[in-house]
Amino acid sequence: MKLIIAIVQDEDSSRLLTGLMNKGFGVTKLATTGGFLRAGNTTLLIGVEDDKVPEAISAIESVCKSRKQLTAASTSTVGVSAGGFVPFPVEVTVGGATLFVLSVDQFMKV
Ligand code: 2BA
Repeated sequence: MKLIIAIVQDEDSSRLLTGLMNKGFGVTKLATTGGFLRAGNTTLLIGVEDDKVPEAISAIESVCKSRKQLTAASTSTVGVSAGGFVPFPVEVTVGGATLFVLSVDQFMKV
């Protein structure tokens, strides 16, 4: 068995959750925050049999789209002006989805 940890954008999470549930996958949804943008995103925990991993990944791929997002540069990269530090906008491409696929030693419900 594998555990897929999928970090996705909030905008995609509801449709993805529905899609995965309709295909019979068990899913847990967590509200999370990305370290770089400090913005909300969604992390899904999906426990799947080994042979179902490709099906789960293709369901994620079909829903999660990458998007461009503007953010203020972090303090390590801000420009300096006479008045002090001035943040400037930086465009980053976020997602589709960031996936970790882990082997599960044991799965049980007690
Ligand atoms: P965030 O950390 O908020 O990152 C959002 C997007 O900002 C990233 O999209 C990437 O395009 C950009 N970014 C991140 N760190 C950067 C940096 N040091 N310099 C310039 N741009 C940077 P994604 O790569 O698609 O990541 C989306 C979210 O997935 C991340 O949100 C984070 O929550 C998670 N994530 C990505 N890689 C991870 C990892 N290795 N471990 C744990 N979580 C990860």
